[in-house]
Amino acid sequence: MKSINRMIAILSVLVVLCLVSAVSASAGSVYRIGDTDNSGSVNVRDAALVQKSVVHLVELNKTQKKAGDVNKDNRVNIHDATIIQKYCAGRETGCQIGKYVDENELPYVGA
Ligand SMILES: [Ca+2]
Repeated sequence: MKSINRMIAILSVLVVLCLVSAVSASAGSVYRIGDTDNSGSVNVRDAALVQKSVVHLVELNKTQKKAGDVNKDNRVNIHDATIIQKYCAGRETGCQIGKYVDENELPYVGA
């Protein structure tokens, strides 16, 4: 009887671990466009971080790449750094810099 209880306890733990890993694997990123360093604001440090990644001084993680790709061409390059700098200078960029993106939100289906 003790071994059955032990088996049930072990299986329960395994089920919980599988559920936790499944939820974390499916969770999308939450980020602010242009906020590459995830400081909460978009400033010249974000542009500098993109520049450093361009010359391979730093490696951006997945979320940083999404935040840093401000022109949404699926590449993080010097063009993104320049756009962030323009934003910091108060110039129009044509990009949605500063907008929060929550990939976990369901898309709005309007009536
Ligand atoms: Ca880009």
